Amino acid sequence: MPFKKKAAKPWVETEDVLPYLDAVGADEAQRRFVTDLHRDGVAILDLGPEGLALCDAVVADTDRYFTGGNRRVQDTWRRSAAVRSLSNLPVIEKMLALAYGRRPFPFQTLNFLVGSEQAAHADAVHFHSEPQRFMCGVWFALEDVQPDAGPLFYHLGSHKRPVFGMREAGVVDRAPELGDYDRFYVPAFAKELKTQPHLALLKKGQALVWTANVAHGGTAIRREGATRRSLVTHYYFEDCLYYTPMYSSPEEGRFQLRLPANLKTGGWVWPRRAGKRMPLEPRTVARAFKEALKRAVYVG
Ligand SMILES: O=C(O)CCC(=O)C(=O)O
Repeated sequence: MPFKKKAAKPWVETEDVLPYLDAVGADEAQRRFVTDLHRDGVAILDLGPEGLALCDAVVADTDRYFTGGNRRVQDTWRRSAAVRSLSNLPVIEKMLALAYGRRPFPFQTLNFLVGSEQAAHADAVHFHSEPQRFMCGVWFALEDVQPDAGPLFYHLGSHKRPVFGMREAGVVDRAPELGDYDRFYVPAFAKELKTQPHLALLKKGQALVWTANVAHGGTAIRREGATRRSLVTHYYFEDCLYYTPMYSSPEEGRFQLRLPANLKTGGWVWPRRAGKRMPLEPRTVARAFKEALKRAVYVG
């Protein structure tokens, strides 16, 4: 979708979203998707025959990586054309571009064989952007999700709350350390959530989009041996600063910038502010290259 003017804020996160949808002449399916995402912080898409076929191709490409108790494999897109194609499916790209008003690009993938059983969190604690909230996740069901297989859960409307980071979790007078996430963030964030979680009982070939600040996680697996094959792809949007919130302080203008990969091109996307490339520390660039090499040659 060509943008005459890039959105200053994600449209889906503003109260001007309805006049925006009118102005761009959105059709019924687009309206439903964007209004669901605006209201709930999540929205479900059917991926059609192409998406359904790609789910099988992803499983065929990636099942072999789940050896030795591996439950989660990062960045299989570097070795699987099917993972790249599913993450770059035109319907996803078009819907995200419409909802956010900037061009999206996938930057990371995670494959799961079984439920993640992850504690509730919002992705904004792990990756964020400036302007804020130009980030989202897409959860692809690679098989029908059974209720006892540890479905993904989410809290409807929780994205409307202010972003809750390590500072809000109580790590105020020092830089966060390894272990602080489990020790501080997980219990403090759980206390913030006042609503009942919803389960994502998706069918193979459906995808759930979550916004940067919506609370989500994985429920407990209640049947031994139950699989719950899924792919999570994280997306950023063009022309932003990309940063790691745990080691940044946006209020003070301090960012630990990232150099995210671009699954579409196989390259990277340089962080920008107001259209200008921002300087990156050499170690950030080195880390991105090292990570790419590591993921391309073996599974870690
Ligand atoms: O798939 C799940 O159970 C949760 C995944 C998740 O929370 C994440 O990737 O951020």
